[in-house]
Amino acid sequence: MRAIFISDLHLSERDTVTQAQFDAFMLHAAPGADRLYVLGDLLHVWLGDAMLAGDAYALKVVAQFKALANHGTQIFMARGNRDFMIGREFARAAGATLLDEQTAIDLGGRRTLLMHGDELCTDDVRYQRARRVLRTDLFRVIGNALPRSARLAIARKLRRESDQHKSKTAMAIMDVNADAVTRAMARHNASLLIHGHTHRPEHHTLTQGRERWVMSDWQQDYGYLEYHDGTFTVKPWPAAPQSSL
Ligand SMILES: [Mn+2]
Repeated sequence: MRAIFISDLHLSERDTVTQAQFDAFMLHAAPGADRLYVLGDLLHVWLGDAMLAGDAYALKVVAQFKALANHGTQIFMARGNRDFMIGREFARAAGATLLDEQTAIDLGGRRTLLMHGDELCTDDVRYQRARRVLRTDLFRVIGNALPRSARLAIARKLRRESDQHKSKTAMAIMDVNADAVTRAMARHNASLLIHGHTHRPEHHTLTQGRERWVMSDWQQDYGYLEYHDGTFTVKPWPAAPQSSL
C-alpha cells in the first residue's frame, strides 16, 4: 500500500511557483498512490464553499484532485487553520473524503493519528483562545451566511492579527507542546502521529517506540512524505516541467 501525506501547501492564485510545483506533483508523484492525505492548509485562505462556484482558481484545484480520484487514488482531506471553512461541497467536488479534526487510521497494522496539528500548540494561549471560537460549527454556519465582502474583510482582519501575533511570539511557543502530543496519541491509542502546521519538517523518535512525523510546507525545499509497505520516505518535490517549444 502506497500512501502520500502532504500539508501546508498554502496554494493561492498569486503564488505561481507553488502552483507549478503542485501541478507537477499531481501529474508525476500522486498518480499510482493508493491514498493521498491532505492534512490541512491546502489553500492559503478559504472563505467557505459558497465561494467555490465563482472562484476559477479553486475550481481548477478541485478539478486536479477530482482527476486523481478518477484515476483511482483515494483522497482524504483535513482542514487547517487557513482553510477551516472547507466543507462537504468542496470535498465532494475534489472527489475527497473530509476527515475529522483528529483521525486515527491503520497504517500497515500500526495505529496512526492524523491531524493538521495546530491544536498541539497549546503554549500559544492566545492562538488557542481564538481557535476555540473560529473552529466551531456555529462559526462555519454564520460564516457561510455572510456576503462575500464581509468574508473578505474578516479574512483580512484575521490574517493581520495572525501576522502581528506571529511576529511578537517566540518560536518555541509556536511549536507543539510535548504533553499535548502525548495526550493526543494516548487518546487515540496511536504509536505514530503525522501532522503539519508548524512548518518544521522532522522525524521525531519519542519514548515507548512512538514516532512523530512533521510534514513540510511547500514554500521550503524539503519534500513530501510517502509511506510504502511499512517504510516512510521523504521524497523530493517533483520538478516543475520545463517549458519546451
Ligand atoms: Mn496551519
